Amino acid sequence: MKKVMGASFEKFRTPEVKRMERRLFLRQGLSLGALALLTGCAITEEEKIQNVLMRMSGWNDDVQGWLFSSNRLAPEFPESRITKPFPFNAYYSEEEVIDVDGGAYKLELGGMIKERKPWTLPELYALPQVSQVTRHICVEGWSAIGKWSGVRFSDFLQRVGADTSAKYVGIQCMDDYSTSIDMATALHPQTQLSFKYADQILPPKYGFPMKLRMPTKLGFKNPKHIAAIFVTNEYPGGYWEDKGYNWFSGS
Ligand SMILES: Nc1nc2c(c(=O)[nH]1)N[C@H]1C(S)=C(S)[C@@H](COP(=O)(O)O)O[C@H]1N2
Ligand SMILES: [Mo]
Repeated sequence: MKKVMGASFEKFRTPEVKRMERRLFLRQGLSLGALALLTGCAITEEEKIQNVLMRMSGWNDDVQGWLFSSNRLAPEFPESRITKPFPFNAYYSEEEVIDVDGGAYKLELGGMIKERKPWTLPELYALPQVSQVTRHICVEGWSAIGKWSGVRFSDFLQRVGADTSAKYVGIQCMDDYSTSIDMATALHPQTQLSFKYADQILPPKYGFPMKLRMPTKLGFKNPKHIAAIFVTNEYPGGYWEDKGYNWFSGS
């Protein structure tokens, strides 16, 4: 059994998965290892076990989704609390940060949106903007407070005629990164399409020309270098989500 619960497996044993294991054990007298054996997973078939866990994680997403309140606000801080320097993170190193040509840039829109015309940066910058000083929490074990400014995402979605009864908003980035969020989070008052960090146009390392800032989500769900935004009822997944990170990942 110990071997089944190998290293690549252990990372899925979040407190929620552990609770699921306990529940299975209490209700069905099954441990997760036993469940793995029953579903026919041999030690060599870890993929399958991961699938079982991914399904559990999916269930966990549902529960978190039900518990999520669009009225709950993430804490905001005075500017004196801003972390300096603010950390950089991506699935590559800082030297490999992409250099986007702002003059040629257009934000693409797709899916269940009425007005899908692409937006230039001057058009986006002309929209009413708000600021927030909030904490960014990364699964790698660090958190930092920063200041972001941009358009309230719910205002933007309304302006372009997004179908807000759809389930998901997917975000495709210019560095082959992607993520997706539930509509409730997309409409949350602190979810922001950010153009600025610390009152300056976002530098490349923090996601020029724009990122989606969500203080109610873990760092990896805050996409930088956004290329396209689409509204859909089909689960879009994402870069880390497809590798087994919990999809909801609230903070
Ligand atoms: N396009 C893109 N967005 C991304 C990432 C990435 O690799 N590419 N990394 C994510 C992760 S894991 C974190 S913690 C934050 C880091 O943002 P920062 O560099 O502004 O601190 O960006 C998130 N958004
Ligand atoms: Mo992260």
